[in-house]
Amino acid sequence: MTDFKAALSDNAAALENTLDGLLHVGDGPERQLVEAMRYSALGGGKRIRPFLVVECAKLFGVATHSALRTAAAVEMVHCYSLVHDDLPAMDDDELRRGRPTNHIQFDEATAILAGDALLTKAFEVLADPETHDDPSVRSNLVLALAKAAGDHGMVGGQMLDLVAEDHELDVPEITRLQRMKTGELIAVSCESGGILGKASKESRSALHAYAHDIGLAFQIADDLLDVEGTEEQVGKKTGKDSDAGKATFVSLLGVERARQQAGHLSRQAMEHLDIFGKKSDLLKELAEFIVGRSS
Ligand code: GRG
Repeated sequence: MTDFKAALSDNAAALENTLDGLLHVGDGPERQLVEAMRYSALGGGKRIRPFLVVECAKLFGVATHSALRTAAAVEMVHCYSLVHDDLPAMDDDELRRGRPTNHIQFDEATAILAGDALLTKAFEVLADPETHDDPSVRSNLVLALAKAAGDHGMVGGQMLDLVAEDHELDVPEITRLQRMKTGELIAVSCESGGILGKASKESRSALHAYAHDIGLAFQIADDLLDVEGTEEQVGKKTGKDSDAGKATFVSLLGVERARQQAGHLSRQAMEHLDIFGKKSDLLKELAEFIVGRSS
């Protein structure tokens, strides 16, 4: 295993340990809710966003405990979005991370509640003094995650995606949609590291520029996997966008130009990190991993 792969997997294990401690199954009749939350929060995934939180926090010497709790909050929001995105009213998917989706494993009402509770839990974790002793850091984390997840971010992007089913988007429109739908959560993962570490304006804008580029590169790679990946490899149904006639970076640019653009964004992302020197090597490798990934 490369150093990068080992670091990603070690971070995933530490994150899962944190999530495990945050999601207790009680013995009351409501226990199915926490079981459904745990099913989706602890059920695999590449854990890219938690890696971003922890590695960005490391640039500023943040305590691991604070970084991991913040990473767990961001991952809870990501997992909730997957649970709700898979529901019959949205993408109606039966496979996620190589396993039955939450509403197939449990039922639709439980999946809705599990998503709601993961979203709410994320803010409970960030607002808890256990995450950071400075209340202004906690409130800045809450504000940043709320903005990234809500109507100006992920959920707004999902709405744009639904509306786009009725008319074809061009490249600037797709870029805006994807920046909101997937880019904002990736950006807040990096930003959170800076908030925890009370980073300078210059450092925060370098992280912002890096996050912007990897967010778009991530989405182009996702579009390429939808066209070129198999269900077994990706762990979810592929070919959905092209079957639905949806405009994506790949349908608009073609496979080759899309791949080139992802490579260009990944290299540009790495350059933004030069101000951090060697400390940012793993983040640079992540930019490379994102475009070369096969799941
Ligand atoms: C709030 C309903 C609702 C939706 C928000 C983000 C989102 C919109 C939906 C997620 C569905 C989706 C497939 C988006 C495209 C890109 C993406 C976020 C892929 C999944 O992320 P990975 O590859 O997943 O990081 P893992 O399983 O590795 O965590």
